[in-house]
Amino acid sequence: MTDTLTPADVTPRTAAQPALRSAEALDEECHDWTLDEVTALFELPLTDLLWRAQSTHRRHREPDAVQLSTLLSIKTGACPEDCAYCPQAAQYNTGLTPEPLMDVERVVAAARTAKEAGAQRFCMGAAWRSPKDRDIARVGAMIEGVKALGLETCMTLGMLTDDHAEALAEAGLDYYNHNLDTSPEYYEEIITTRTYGDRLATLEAVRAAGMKVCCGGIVGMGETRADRVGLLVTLANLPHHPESVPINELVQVPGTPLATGETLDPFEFVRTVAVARLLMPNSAVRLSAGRTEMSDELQALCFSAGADSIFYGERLLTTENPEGNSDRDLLDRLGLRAGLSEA
Ligand code: SAM
Ligand code: DTB
Ligand code: SF4
Repeated sequence: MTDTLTPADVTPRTAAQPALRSAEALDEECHDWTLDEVTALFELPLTDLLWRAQSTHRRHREPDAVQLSTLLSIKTGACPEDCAYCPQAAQYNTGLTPEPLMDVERVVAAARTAKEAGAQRFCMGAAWRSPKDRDIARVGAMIEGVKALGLETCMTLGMLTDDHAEALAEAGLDYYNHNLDTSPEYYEEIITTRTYGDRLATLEAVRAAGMKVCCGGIVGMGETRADRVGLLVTLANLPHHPESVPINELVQVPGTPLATGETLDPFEFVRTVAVARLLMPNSAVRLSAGRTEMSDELQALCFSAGADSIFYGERLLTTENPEGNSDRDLLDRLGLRAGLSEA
């Protein structure tokens, strides 16, 4: 045995198994993943998959650093879209009280509180199909106010035109979040009011304007493993890997069409995180929605699988998230630290 032994050297192979890329091959960002080889990664013994993901994590990231992003819903509910998972869609009766676009001062005050609690990035979300021209000046002022506090900024406002993307970039927005949510095949089961192609076009507009991309998806929506493979392959085969990849576990909200489905095997969630880490070695992989339902041990396994970012603060957009104190305590117990993870 030598120091340079890598997972690829020791995995037993059968003729039916596609060759798995070595850790060295993964040092270059790859954009040519096939469904078969990513399926083979999912099918590895969990211990082997974790070893591979950890090896990649160590080569590309700071394995003890966890990036902390705090969310704020700046415009809540009454959304015209029909995303089957979402408590903010107007057509589902989820008991949510709609709220119009917040004042800049209130947003900046919430960002200050998040910064004092230790957040590194402030993510502002609006329940819009897409922003209107008249909204752009106010969200631009929010970006400027939050940045002035020394926080990184992220927004998720729905679909963007090139002009809107440029205006946000000019205001100084660091990241734009726009998720693909699931595989191209399963997408139509979840959303009918906009297409997968619409989502890809927004991601292109964000890139063209020079902003960083935050893009991931949701698991536990009744999709198959093939759909989870399809989501991760689509993300990794984008012309550039998203700098930030949120992996959300569905929050089952009463009143939405997905309120009562079967929940995902937690080890399948861990596998999804590990494969995301392997496919996008230089990206932050965020353990996102769904953490209130996860044990400390499961979250620790996710960090071991290569997750290095969380949503931090007692609310996501409209649903609950673990309290800051319990997250700080968890990171302490695991010997992890808040960090920007720029290895
Ligand atoms: N309206 C904008 C849009 O959809 O692009 C931005 C806000 S939307 C709430 C942001 C993301 O939150 C969605 O793309 C979805 O991935 C995630 N999300 C919404 N509801 C969720 C739920 N119940 N469980 C997990 N993730 C959810
Ligand atoms: C992301 O991928 N997850 C966040 C953020 N990006 C905007 C949102 C999760 C929302 C969970 C349901 C809610 O709180 O409304
Ligand atoms: Fe609207 Fe976004 Fe919710 Fe879809 S996910 S219903 S676009 S707020």
